Amino acid sequence: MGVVNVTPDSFSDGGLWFDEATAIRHGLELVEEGADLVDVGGESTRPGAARVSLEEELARVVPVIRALAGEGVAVSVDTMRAEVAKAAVEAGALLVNDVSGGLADPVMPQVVAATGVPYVVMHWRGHSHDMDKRAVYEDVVAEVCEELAKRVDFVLAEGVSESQIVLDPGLGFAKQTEHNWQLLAGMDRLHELGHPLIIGASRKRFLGRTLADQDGTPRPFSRSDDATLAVTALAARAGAWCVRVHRVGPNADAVRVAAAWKQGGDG
Ligand code: PMM
Repeated sequence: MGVVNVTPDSFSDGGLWFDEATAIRHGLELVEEGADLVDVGGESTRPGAARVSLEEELARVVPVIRALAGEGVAVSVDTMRAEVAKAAVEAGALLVNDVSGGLADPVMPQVVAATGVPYVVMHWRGHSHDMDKRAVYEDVVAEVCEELAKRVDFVLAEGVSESQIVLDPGLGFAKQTEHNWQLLAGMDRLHELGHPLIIGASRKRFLGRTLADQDGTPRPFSRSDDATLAVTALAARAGAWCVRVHRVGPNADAVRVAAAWKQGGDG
């Protein structure tokens, strides 16, 4: 999954694809580089980010989704709002990626149920403006599994079917550096939830913190692409259904290498 953030302020690529034509061109480039899905979002979720209005979010994403879908691209919409999800699917989106797992907009699961498209339910504890203070866990893998299982029960009760659900541990969302690594190391337990998994590690702060200089200065995201690639290869080998990344070409290669390695081992 390649990312097109139609935002002025996303963490690693804010402003780069903000105008409509540039966003569409970028989406097409990602497909050429090997993306199976292009994730279009109009609201930044970087730590501390404020929300955008519904109207602004619709204006940012719907034309880009319509244009990309019109070119035959498989598009997902990255939104926490049911109205945006509905408009996006009407414009041709084939998947709804809700980083709040239905918590931000309780109507979302019903709307997604009605569309029948796959639904990414991510682990989330609250909006970005203060999510860091919610990064408190005794056993992060157990708690994320438990909280995701509750979200699954909720969305099923709202009419979403089992086969629509994709889960995501929500790396970087109310997680300290070590929590992200523990979740990656605990993918086996996430698999036990019984749904395909998405991993979104691309250019996130925890990579830069792990690769900090000797004096403790975190590596900037612009120099964490190789670390993203390493996570992609390992996540693919550990059975991730999808990785959400900003630079598609090398990550698509990493996925193919991991698949070949797996086939070599499993016959
Ligand atoms: N991360 C971001 C945005 N959307 N969606 C899913 N499913 N998983 C993620 O980890 C995720 C997401 C934030 O990343 P960006 O602002 O750098 O694109």
